[in-house]
Amino acid sequence: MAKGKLPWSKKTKLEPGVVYLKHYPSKGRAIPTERADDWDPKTQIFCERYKSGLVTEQLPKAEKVLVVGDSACGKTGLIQRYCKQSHTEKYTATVGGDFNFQPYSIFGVKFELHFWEVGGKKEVKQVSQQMYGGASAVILCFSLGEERSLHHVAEWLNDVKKENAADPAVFLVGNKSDSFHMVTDESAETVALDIKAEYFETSGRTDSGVSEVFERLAAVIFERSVREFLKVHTTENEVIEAMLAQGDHVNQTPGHGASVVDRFELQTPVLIR
Ligand SMILES: Nc1nc2c(ncn2[C@@H]2O[C@H](COP(=O)(O)OP(=O)(O)OP(=O)(O)O)[C@@H](O)[C@H]2O)c(=O)[nH]1
Ligand SMILES: [Mg+2]
Repeated sequence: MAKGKLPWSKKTKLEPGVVYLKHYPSKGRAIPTERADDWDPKTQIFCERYKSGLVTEQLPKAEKVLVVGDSACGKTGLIQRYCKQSHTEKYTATVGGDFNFQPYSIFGVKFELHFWEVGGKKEVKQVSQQMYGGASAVILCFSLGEERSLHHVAEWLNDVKKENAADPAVFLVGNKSDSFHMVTDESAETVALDIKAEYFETSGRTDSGVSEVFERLAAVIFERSVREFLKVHTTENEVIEAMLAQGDHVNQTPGHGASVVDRFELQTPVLIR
């Protein structure tokens, strides 16, 4: 489905700039087996209740995603491509950090990812240390054209972990897939397994693989946020578990797991600009 097409009923009011996610985005390569490949039915029931005003406490409205990696591997390019649909050939090093965001709608519940890019140049690394805290996920970016940048991802991950007690979800991204590959699939996947990361290849220049990594990340992070919420708000968790045990509200959609939100049936992941 091409971006920007509206395949569903005109009755659903769609907002420009929002990514509407229904189907669970595909896994990356070389991932830890416990990562989900479909929506948790609990998430769907929770969203239905949340949006109907049946849940009184607030789910976090935004989650922080750190984007780190060696200088010039294409972090700014990736974020600009995804959030602004633009690409510039001219290189301007990010000094300190940079901020961007993307709103999502998941089963009618709004949330945002806030992307914090840490400039890759060694001399600005110290300054940016204070940006690292409170991250739900980290994108470890390297250039497929530069082996050294892959070898440095473990060091970047260490910097992130030092400032984050709760383990952020880790996504390894080999960028510049449009140009000559110095990094083999095997070495990238070995690193991914080592650091327990999902691995994706992208090109900020051609847009190849870009929405796949960000949308996978959005789904994983959103579900994690709902799970954390239900751990704290145990009464809501019990209500949902009772509904699941009853089972009569759940409408099985072959190939896409349990769907409780019929009116979102036609919504595939689509970005409305
Ligand atoms: N061929 C190719 N070039 C890219 C791609 N993405 C970015 N570039 C180029 O690589 C250079 C560096 O890109 P940036 O996005 O600024 O790199 P960065 O990782 O943000 O660099 P720092 O801010 O210094 O850490 C620029 O000249 C981009 O045009 C890509 O996918 N393919
Ligand atoms: Mg940059």
